[in-house]
Amino acid sequence: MIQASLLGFPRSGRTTLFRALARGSEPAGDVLVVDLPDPRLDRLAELFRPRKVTPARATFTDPPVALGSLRGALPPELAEADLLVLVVRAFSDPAVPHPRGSVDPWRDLADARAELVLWDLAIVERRLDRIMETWGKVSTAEREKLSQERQALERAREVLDRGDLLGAVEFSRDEERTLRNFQLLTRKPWLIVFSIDEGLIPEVGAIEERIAGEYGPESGVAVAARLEAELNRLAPVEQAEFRAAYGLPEGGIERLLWRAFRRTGQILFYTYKGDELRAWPVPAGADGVTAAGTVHSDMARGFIRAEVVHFNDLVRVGSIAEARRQGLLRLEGRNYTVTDGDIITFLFHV
Ligand SMILES: Nc1nc2c(ncn2[C@@H]2O[C@H](COP(=O)(O)OP(=O)(O)OP(=O)(O)O)[C@@H](O)[C@H]2O)c(=O)[nH]1
Ligand SMILES: [Mg+2]
Repeated sequence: MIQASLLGFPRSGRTTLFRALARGSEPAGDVLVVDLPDPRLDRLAELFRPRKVTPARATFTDPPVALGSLRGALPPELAEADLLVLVVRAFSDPAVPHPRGSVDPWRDLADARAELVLWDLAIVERRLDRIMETWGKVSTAEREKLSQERQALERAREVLDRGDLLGAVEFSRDEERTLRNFQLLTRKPWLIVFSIDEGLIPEVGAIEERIAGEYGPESGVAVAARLEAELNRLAPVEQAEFRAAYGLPEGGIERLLWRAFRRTGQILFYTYKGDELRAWPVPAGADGVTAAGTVHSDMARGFIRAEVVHFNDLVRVGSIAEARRQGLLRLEGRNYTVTDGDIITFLFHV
């Protein structure tokens, strides 16, 4: 399950987006659990006809902090998030005053990025100052340890001083271990969400392209969050009429959820066992034993091998039996690299 946290300037539309994300599921306080819509899982359900289908899930939180005034300790749901969903106001409702006096999403986006960089820089500098204060007063062994930490922090400072995000550069494993101890925000991947007026719906493609041009491929989406939130209160039949009336295409929230998921660097594999078909997220590059451990720690401990068929192959030939006959069912060991869309049966002993 990935954990995403909304972040944005005051009155940028965070809570409205949060309500738009709550499809059918009621938020519990400021946390929302959302199923990842998954056409591959739907297709597999047609093939296997399982009793139970469990999609991958994401949690979204709407923490009580806003950009422009981040200080002190971060709320845990933000500090621990795998992904920041950066909500940017692009709706121009004169009834909602903008803290900067005018609506300009590109300016706000640049400001948001700058604030995140400064936030991290302040943390890094504060810790470096502390280290330098104690430098002369500690034992040689202690200094050895501090020196590793210092190196990692100095590298981080260099990156941030250039105005770059920590997540955009490679750190060694040791450096990563050091940096994990701090509430750094630019190490996290982020998804940019422009909250737009209905008038901008025809521009969605162009806006997303421009975000991609400036901040990287698939780094952003534009959604008419208020309409999507209102839609959730309607019965399914009325939803179609509502979409037609406002020219609101389907798929905006789905695109947001998928991009959010992809931005965390995860892929999905599937299992079908004991009448349950299930999607599991793992980090891209995960090996067989890691995938097994996601399902159950016993499976990782007692891992023997994995029987794997890729979604595309299975769908092409129509059944596991046929996939086996055609040699498309592979036997893999613990070190095999999982591919997005693998359907895996783990063989293990306990
Ligand atoms: N016209 C229009 N108004 C919107 C839209 N999204 C949000 N609003 C309005 O803007 C105001 C702020 O929206 P919220 O979703 O509460 O924003 P927020 O970022 O959670 O605000 P705070 O938590 O109060 O900082 C509310 O009055 C919303 O009704 C939108 O897409 N279009
Ligand atoms: Mg709010």
